Amino acid sequence: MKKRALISVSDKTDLDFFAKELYALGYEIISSSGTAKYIKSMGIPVLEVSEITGFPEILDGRVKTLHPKIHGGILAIRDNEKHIKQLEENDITPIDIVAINLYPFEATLKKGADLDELIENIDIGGPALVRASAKNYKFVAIIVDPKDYKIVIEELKNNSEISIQTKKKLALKAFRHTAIYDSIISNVLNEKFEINEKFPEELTIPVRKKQTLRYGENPHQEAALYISPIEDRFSIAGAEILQGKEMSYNNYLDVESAVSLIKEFEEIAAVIVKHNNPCGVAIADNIVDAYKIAFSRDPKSAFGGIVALNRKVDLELSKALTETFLEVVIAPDYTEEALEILKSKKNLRVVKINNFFEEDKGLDYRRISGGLLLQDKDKQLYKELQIVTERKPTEKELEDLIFAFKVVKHVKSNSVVIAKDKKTLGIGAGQTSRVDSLETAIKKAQEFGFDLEGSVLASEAFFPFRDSIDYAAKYGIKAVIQPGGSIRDKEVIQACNEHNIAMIFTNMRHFKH
Ligand code: 93A
Repeated sequence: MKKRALISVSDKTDLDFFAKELYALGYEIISSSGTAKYIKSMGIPVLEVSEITGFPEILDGRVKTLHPKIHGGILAIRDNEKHIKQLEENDITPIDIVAINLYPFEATLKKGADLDELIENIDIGGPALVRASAKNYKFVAIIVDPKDYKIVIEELKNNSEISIQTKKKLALKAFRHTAIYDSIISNVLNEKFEINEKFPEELTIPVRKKQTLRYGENPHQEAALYISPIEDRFSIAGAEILQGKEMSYNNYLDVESAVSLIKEFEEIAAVIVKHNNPCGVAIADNIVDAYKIAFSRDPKSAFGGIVALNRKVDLELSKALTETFLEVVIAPDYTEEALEILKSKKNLRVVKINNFFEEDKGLDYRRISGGLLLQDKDKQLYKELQIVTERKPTEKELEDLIFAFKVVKHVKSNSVVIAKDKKTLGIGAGQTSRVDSLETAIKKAQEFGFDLEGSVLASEAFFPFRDSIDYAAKYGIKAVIQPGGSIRDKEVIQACNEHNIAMIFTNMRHFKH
């Protein structure tokens, strides 16, 4: 019996090669109308599905291949006598190769089509063919990616059959293909129907491999980067890497941290991140000063740092950036001249984030063994600004307090930030006790020669004891911002009053684990 191949594809890439080779190998090709027309136009004989089913394509193509003569031909178990008998009784020819690619739902979405057009681009018959073929992988080769045409043809030419190993691989790919297809549809419709279910009963996260990374957090860990096909505006995974060494796993994490911090500021700002924590943040009248000041906060840590800037990088800034060793520079844009200068640092990764100022939509996902934790992104800064001390902060202190609170929100807990004139003086990150974080921050400030007199202190969570306030007072810290909410708030307020420190409660905590 002649072998049969069913081809029904929206993407006609390499179809001429595939159809020609299959025909040359003696296959009978059957196709849905559009594909048949295309194959015929290349002078290759093809049977239309409707000729086989005796049933026309109906409902504007909504029903093309959904027919027992097709699905029976795919699903029959070839070494099952009953199945073969039923095929014969019903005049059904077995199908051995199925090549499908689905209606372009994603491409239709990207071109900004309306809901009706999107709905018409939900493929029904295609996934049914793909899944039927993949289920019967022992007997049917299912090709969903034109890149796989070559492998199939080569195996047929060399061995006159497709190996079971290849059929298994193709089947896996096929099930993944329909799964991501449906997950994209359900995610998009969740938005389009304005249902916006945040924590649905079941979760599908469509992501596609963008690249294999050199390694993970450490060289002995393999790693890869996956990118969402539907979140294409503000995106770190989709950032443009304009030059430099390949972005590493840790680079991506640091870029994420640096950008989420700098997005707190509308003013001209620069952020330097090391190991996911900021080590210098500054606001200034121009971007060059902002960078230089941010760098000067802790030049020791900033060496090999990740720099995020919220303005276009120009010539002057690019010169400053090349004065030292940096891992990554991130900005909304770069001038041509700046890019030329940055080229002198061959390894420096220069990252451009498109739609830099757009909101980062979506949730925070974190994997734990056997599951995922989902939460809202920590977007708000404070619930209120409640002055709880006898002394009110001055206007300048208030500005510094808000600046420091924005920074401390992005530092790993327990965290404190000491700041003055909208510049960080010392950052204490990731200590297991709050007073230790304060000690670290003070030590850092002193190491780089900063006078803490008149500075402010931010804490991402409440002070459990008055010890940190007493300690801060010794160094001339004059105002404090923190969420409040400790059972010893009274003691802490009392300590501030004794030292003439102004304190604000925000009523919003920013733990970062
Ligand atoms: O509208 S459908 O869901 N109904 C079907 O029965 C059906 N069969 C194949 N879409 C269907 N297809 C899809 O049509 C294929 O997945 C492929 O993307 C496309 C090819 O159509 P044509 O050959 O007419 O261009």
